[in-house]
Amino acid sequence: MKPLSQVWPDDFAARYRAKGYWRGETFSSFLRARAAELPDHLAVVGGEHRWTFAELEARAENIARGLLVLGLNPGDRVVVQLPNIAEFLSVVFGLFRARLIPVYALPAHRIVEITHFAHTAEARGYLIAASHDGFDYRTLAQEVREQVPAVEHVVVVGEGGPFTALDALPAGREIALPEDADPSEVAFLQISGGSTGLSKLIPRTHDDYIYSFRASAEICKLTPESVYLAALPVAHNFPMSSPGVFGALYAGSRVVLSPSPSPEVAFPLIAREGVTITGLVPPLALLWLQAAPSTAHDLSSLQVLQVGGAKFLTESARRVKPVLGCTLQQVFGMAEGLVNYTRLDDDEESIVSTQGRPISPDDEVLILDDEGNPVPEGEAGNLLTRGPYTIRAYHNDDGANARSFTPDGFYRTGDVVKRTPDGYLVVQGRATDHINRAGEKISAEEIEDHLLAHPGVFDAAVVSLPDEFLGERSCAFVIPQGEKPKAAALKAWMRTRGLADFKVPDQVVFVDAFETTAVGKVSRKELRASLRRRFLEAA
Ligand code: J2J
Repeated sequence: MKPLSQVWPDDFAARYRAKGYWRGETFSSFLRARAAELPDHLAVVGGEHRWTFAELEARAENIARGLLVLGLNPGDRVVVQLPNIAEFLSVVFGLFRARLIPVYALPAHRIVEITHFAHTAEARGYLIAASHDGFDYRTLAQEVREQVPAVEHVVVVGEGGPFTALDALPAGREIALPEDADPSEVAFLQISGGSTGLSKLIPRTHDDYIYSFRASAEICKLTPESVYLAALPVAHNFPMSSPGVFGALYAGSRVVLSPSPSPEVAFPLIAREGVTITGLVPPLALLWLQAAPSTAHDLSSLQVLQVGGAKFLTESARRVKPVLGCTLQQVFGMAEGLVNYTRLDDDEESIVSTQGRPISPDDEVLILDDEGNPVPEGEAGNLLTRGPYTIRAYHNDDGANARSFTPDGFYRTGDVVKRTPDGYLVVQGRATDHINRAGEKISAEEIEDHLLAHPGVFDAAVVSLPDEFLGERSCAFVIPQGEKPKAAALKAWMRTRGLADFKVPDQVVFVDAFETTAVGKVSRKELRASLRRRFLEAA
């Protein structure tokens, strides 16, 4: 099995420790500390469950024992695909307690993505909910087992069917739980937005990740009286760590898991639990702004609405305070590390017109032109970053590592940004060809590969188009061959490919040919740019 690692050069690691960013805590040690300090404080609310910190810890320990008795061994990787339910937290803390390594998949992922994660991570386990949103994950698990036999253990929250139910895990009282992890070890694998091809796996250590959500919780002023609502899918890095569920639990706050981010589901939870802070992607924020004025639910407990994952336009941002009566916080982050926040006491203009500034004084930010030279202050350029919680490498992907990191360890974010005189970043766009569809990142290349497998497709180029609601939607330009397929049929066929549904192109446009230059075929990047340009000009 490929060992997991995430290594900062010794001098950097020494500095990050000396400055108190990396404090030697682990997921298990911080949960133990909270369970000791605040045993009876409500920690997790989800569905029918209401668990105190002591209960959460006890459940995590039982799950840890059960998984080890089942046959998983410390160091094994386990793909976790759970919706926003209380068990998400007992399960992942259980995995940490057993020194098992979660690999976070989103509920929307299907066979293509899950087998990719299982292969790349060399997973031995797969943890699912029986069903969610009308989809039966046990059927998916059966397919995964057939395609990746190394995934020996499937554990199901709910009715196990052919697999082991979480509630039926052996008690394993005889099992001694392992020592706590070394805090510099990789704690889990997060997945990248996937700007080229399939998602890459992001190894995050206890030290670096705990720093990022501890500092985030401080920036968001979380206390044990705060109540954090996880409205977005909790496996995503934003609701997980910015400050997300982990930052909230770290601060001793209560976490409420909403099964859906829709106002119909989230508003009653805000009213019932006295939610003080939550995070949304821009299209959902717009939906909330639309629904709030006429809701019967009392939203007055809400103090902070975070918006991030994609650009929140200034004019929409301005409406948050007057309509919801709470402070907007813009969040510009990435699963690879760097997270920027507007601060709660910033002036209104910075809050509505920037995407914030980095968490850490030791987040190094470079803004470079395409030749790698710094752009003049205040001009737009490519954002590169390095720091105490930004990875230095993806897991097991030499090609991506060579492309995505400079020799001195800066991560090329692919984002194009400007910096204001006071160090705030304003996202201008991006250099890479992915589609940011309501915060879900889709790789153009990955979708083109699928389209090319259709017999009626000669060539395909997938681009992002501006979309009033989604921010961006995906559009596939297709050169047909033979009998031209219908757009709807092509989309329906894409749906059968076993991909997350959000990756199916929103729009298909047939064209006779792609332009070529005198020297031959233009690069895919130029091709996509010119197709997008021509389409928008014609519209
Ligand atoms: C414009 N683009 C943004 C923003 C992310 C907190 C918040 C978000 C993420 C996330 C995250 C943006 N304005 N406010 O992990 O911890 C785009 C950029 C970025 C990419 C990262 C977190 N906030 N983006 O969205 O790994 O292009 O993380 O590089 O999914 O989303 O995507 P992801």
